[in-house]
Amino acid sequence: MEFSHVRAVDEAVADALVGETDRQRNTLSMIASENHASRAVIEAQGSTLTNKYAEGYPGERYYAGCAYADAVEELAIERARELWGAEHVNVQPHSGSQANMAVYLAMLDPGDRILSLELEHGGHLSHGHPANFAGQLYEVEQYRVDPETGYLDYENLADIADEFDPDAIVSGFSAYPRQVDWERIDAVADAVDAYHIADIAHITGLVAAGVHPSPVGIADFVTGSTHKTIRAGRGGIIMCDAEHADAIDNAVFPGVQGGPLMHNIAGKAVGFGEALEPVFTEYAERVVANARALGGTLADHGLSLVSGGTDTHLVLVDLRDSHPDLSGGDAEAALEQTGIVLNANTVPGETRSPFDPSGIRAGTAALTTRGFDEDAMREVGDLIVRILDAPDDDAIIEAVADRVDELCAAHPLYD
Ligand code: DSN
Repeated sequence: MEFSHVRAVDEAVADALVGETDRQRNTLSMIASENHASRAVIEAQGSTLTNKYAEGYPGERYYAGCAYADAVEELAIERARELWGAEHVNVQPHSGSQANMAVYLAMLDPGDRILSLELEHGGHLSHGHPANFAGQLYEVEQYRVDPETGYLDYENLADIADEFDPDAIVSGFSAYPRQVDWERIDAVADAVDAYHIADIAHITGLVAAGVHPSPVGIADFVTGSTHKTIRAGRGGIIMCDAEHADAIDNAVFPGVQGGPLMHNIAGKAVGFGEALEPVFTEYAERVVANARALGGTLADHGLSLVSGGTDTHLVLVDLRDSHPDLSGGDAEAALEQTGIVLNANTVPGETRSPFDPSGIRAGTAALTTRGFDEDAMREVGDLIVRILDAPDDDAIIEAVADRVDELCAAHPLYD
């Protein structure tokens, strides 16, 4: 990745692009929402389709010259239907948040009621946080995980639903390490006559590969992003039954978006094609095995994992028991000095602030793409603990950084 065309006209941007590529090569990307897309996906996203306006849908565009845009979007839709088994797919949302926005716009009126998981318990801003459009346009009530176990408390959800009488229940989460029982949430939604919207942004790849149960065909709407565990082009997706197809398509365009980002849709098509290969199932299985190996190592060193472990690609560590004087923000900063890149995260029962919370969240999707196996993940877990135990010790920081360099060199990226 030379970026020679950029460099010919813009040294500053070329420097930043080379710098970012080198940063990804030379650090361990453990942010649970990130992955390393293939060169093919990146090439498609950087293609001439960035120039094309194609408002509308394949065969029904508002502009001429859409033959190739149609071809790419049809491929993305067809492959997504095969991956997730949905009757109807819309691949135009620019992001997971805009996918959620379109579903709300399609099915709810302003002032309607949404019941969703609280952000600090693993929910997402677009599920109704007051700082987000969803919290401003709709009346929002929130459910929580069981503070003792860290697992979803389905009975508590049913009680709140009974009392609140929501128009929609949102399931699917950003920092929840356990399998979700979609049927159970759907039964709660049915009992109060609410739509069930399952946001699988984080686990799209795990669901496609069958290593996490699928909400498709259970929830009324399934939303997600397309660049996390599924490792396709950046953006969002909506899946639903055929009966809601027109409402969803009209809500995406012209409801909340104009021209679709056709270059990103090309990246989705390419990435979905890659995910249809049998090797992707092995990848998804390794992502989960690696997360379990990482979590097991951290727990063996005495760290508290929310829910005690993981069934997915991520582990959520509550630092308050093992490292009461270390905030998640300080842990994130200390680890970044060594090239281990993850994020500070709120934990259930948070006692610090969202800007400097009590936990850290780590995911294994990107390292698994680089070929890390369970032994390597256990070593990464050991390195993380060495830093958490001595975040200000320069000698340890240097030793861990050296080992991170060796691990990166042993798992080359974008050669
Ligand atoms: N920002 C993403 C995450 O890190 O979970 C979700 O949108």
